Amino acid sequence: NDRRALVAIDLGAESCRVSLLRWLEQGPRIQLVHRFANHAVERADGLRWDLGMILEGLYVGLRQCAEIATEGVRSIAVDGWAVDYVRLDDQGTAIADPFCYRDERTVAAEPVLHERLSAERMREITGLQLLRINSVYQMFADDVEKKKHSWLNLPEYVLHRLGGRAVSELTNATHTQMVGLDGEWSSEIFAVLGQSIADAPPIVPPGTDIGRVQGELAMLPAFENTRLIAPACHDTASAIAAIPDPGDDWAYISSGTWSLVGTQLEAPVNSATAREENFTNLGGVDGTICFHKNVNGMWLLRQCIESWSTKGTTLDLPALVEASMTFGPREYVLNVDDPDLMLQGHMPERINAQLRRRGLAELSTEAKDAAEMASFLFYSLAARYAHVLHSVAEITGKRFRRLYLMGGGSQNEFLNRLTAEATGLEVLRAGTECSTLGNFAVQLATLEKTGETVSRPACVWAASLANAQQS
Ligand code: ADP
Ligand code: LRH
Repeated sequence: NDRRALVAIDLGAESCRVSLLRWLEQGPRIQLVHRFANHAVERADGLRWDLGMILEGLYVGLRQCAEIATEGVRSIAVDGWAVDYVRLDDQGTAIADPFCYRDERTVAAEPVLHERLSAERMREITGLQLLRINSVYQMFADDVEKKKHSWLNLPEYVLHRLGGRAVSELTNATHTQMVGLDGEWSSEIFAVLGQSIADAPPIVPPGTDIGRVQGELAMLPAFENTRLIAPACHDTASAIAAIPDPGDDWAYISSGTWSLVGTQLEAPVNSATAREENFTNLGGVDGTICFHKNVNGMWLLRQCIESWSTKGTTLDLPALVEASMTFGPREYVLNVDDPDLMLQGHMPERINAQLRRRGLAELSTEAKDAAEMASFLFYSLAARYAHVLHSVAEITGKRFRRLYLMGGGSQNEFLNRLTAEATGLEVLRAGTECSTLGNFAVQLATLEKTGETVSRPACVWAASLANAQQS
């Protein structure tokens, strides 16, 4: 019975976390060891992630884990936001900082790609929500030289840097929009991209042991013989794996930078309505499907806050949420999924630009009126959640009773209340760090597994264990 600790790394667009699961006398305990802020950086060569900063933060966290977990670390797994990738040199090192999916080069790439492969055909092959952020549009925009290099999605790259073999984990691979519904890289899509399928990393299922920690970390006694595991590398799939509910009558909203609104299915639904309404069928744990839609989530608020802070006002988020409760609904809501609102910068002004286009009264963009703007965003998001969940129920034929809220955004009590009112569902908070929980759950299930893949029941078991023991 190996009682060494487990480490989960969760990469978020807003913050990255390194956590430990230890078996103490009083039972298993999860501890958030190190959390550091993350944000994309606007450079002359585009909107990029600072890979050096991210890796440095992770190593700080891992060294802290080594100090705390004197019993040693049995395994490490990494999950993170999907779609962004690192191009590799011959040594398997990044050739440059990766682009952030919000970089505007895909605005021009998207229509050109669809001249060569229609949106309908792409949808038919992949069953995915067509989203300009997906890796397929980003890779299409890469120049010929770049396309000669192999790549890894970000969480898999971190695993590779720690010593793991180069793989593309299934849940994360599906979000690239380069994988068919059969779970294999699509040769038709690769041909249009001008990207060699031979350079694509092999796809592995969630819960795959991909090697042992190597390099400087392996010198630390805690990381001797530490396994590296590809969990559900897509953070959202990881969060869904942490929902300890074996029933079939629940939906979820994973609420962070994005709000992922949908339900878990046993098989993809790529019906005409699912296509028309642009729902996604992403790979989940144990052959499940994450059937949902990307709703522009806390990004809107975060961007507003950033915009106000550049004008000199720093806002405290809990206080802002509290103050926003004093404002009632307007007669209209914002179209939160307006593509213009996915872009970076000047968010209050972007919001007003939409209202102007629609002939509606604008809001004050000043920091002193932040609570009114925040309230408008929360009403708009809740309305959108209710609309999307209604469609999910119609398309899948499910009757929902419970709605699980996950992620940092689930701490927003006002939005939670509006969501409960708008959806009429019993709203349950599944935790703010569900991706980390799912990461641990898949690790545990992998370490204990007997067959080829981790099973959903094993994950539910591990997730409830991890959930119950969260300190
Ligand atoms: P990601 O994983 O995408 O980096 P998180 O799951 O950490 O994102 O969620 C970040 C969001 O959580 C923030 O943008 C913010 O809106 C929300 N949030 C964080 N703390 C609080 C809080 N105390 N009250 C309300 N919302 C919060
Ligand atoms: C959430 C998330 C989401 C993706 C987006 C790129 O962090 O992974 O599921 O659509 O980031």
